[in-house]
Amino acid sequence: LIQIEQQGGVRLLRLNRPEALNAFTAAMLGQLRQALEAAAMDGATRCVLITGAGRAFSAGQDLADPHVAPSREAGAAPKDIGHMLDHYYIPVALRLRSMPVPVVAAVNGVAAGAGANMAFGCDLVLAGESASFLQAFSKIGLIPDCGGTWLLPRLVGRAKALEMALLGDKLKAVDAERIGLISRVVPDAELQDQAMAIAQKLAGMPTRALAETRRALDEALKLDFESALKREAALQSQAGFAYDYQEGVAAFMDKRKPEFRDR
Ligand code: LHQ
Repeated sequence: LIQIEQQGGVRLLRLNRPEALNAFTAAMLGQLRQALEAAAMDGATRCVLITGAGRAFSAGQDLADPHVAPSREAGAAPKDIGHMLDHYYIPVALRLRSMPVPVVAAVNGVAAGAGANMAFGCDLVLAGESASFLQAFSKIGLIPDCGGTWLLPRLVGRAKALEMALLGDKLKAVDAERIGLISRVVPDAELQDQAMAIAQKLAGMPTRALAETRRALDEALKLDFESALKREAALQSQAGFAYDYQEGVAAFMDKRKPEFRDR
């Protein structure tokens, strides 16, 4: 359900249920979580790249999955679909945000519901021209999950966040880029190569500093300005003791390519 490939320092994870537009099942989310855990543990992996097999990135929760599909039998008790979030989605969403390496999403087609919000939780989001993003939840009587309520207003502001969440309509990749929801749109035929090139570039960078950068940005959202300045100073102080800072400055002075190794 998750295809794993290693290309140099990049661990490529491909959501692999193309016959169901890579809609998530419990088993698939379990495998995704394990794959992220393994990448986090592997010292040779310095960037994770996530994409989808086939024509979609992910259609979100598989609505035919018995864990969440409401029973059609008269009198059947409703299911607690919150379990699926607690046990399968939240661990993945949290792990994406706390990986010791940068995480890039290459959105190769439609990303709906949890599929869209998983992508938005990645550090850089590239999309092919034919890709699209939709919240979808409101169409089936749900609210955005997998961090949608937190991520959307921060990425695009309240007005656009509510437009996407309430209407649930498809947003084309170019429009997603225009409103600052994703990093870049590229021609479909170039998506995989360009995403891999960016992932390889990140893999050659000072990994630990990149992960700390994400952490500092996320933490700053909760702080006032002065507290953020002090938090930056504390994290910067740690970065200054690390090998990669010594190497980065030495390489700059020597006019050579740095060889970073902290992780
Ligand atoms: C699907 C799905 C799908 C099953 C397409 N499931 N089969 C968390 C926890 C607990 C509960 C609930 O939710 C969550 C989080 C969520 O993610 S909720 C949101 C779930 N996702 C959706 O509501 C999206 C539903 N899908 C769509 O709106 C469309 O299929 C999209 C826009 C993704 C793609 O549209 P098209 O390109 O026109 O493709 P299609 O609609 O023809 O779909 C192709 C096939 O895939 C089709 O099956 P079929 O047998 O007719 O070929 C669909 O039924 C199936 N499929 N999404 N989520």
